[in-house]
Amino acid sequence: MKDLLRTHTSLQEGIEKLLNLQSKIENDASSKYLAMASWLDRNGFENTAGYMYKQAEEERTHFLKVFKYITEIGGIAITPVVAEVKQEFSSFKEVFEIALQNEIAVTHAVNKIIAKCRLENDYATEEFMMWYVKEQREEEINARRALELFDLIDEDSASGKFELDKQIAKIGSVEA
Ligand code: OFO
Repeated sequence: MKDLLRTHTSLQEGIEKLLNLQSKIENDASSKYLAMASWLDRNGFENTAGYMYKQAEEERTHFLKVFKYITEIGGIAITPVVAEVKQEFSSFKEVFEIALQNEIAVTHAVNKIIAKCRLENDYATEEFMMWYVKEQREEEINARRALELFDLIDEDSASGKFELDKQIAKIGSVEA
């Protein structure tokens, strides 16, 4: 079955595996942002919750994009198992510390696929993955911007919380 399939696609098996892993990573990212949105919502950060719901939706489109690409190029797209995600956070700031760490990890995963594509001369997948390179650059910038706001505004005061909630929600609307 496998051999037959490989005669019908130029997609190399190792790259297919990495792409399926990426689809899982993107799907997990969507779940992680959804859990963050829920925590923010129930802790009074309504505007930032809206920002996170949007992020969760975006990650879902990133997941589908890579999932469809695998099929389109003749591979087998595996529906990812939904991961357990963190539901509780110790502070408003911790949400963004974790969000930034997640984004950095995703960037590394994207780079790993591209490195493998270069090794295997898979220029089609390399070109496809360049979209993710740009996306990750923007998302890392946004997460860092949010964290910087915590250095400027005091999270411990009520007015600080109010201000942070307002300012962070604006981040997505400003082009990186
Ligand atoms: Fe999928 O864009 Fe970040 O993680």
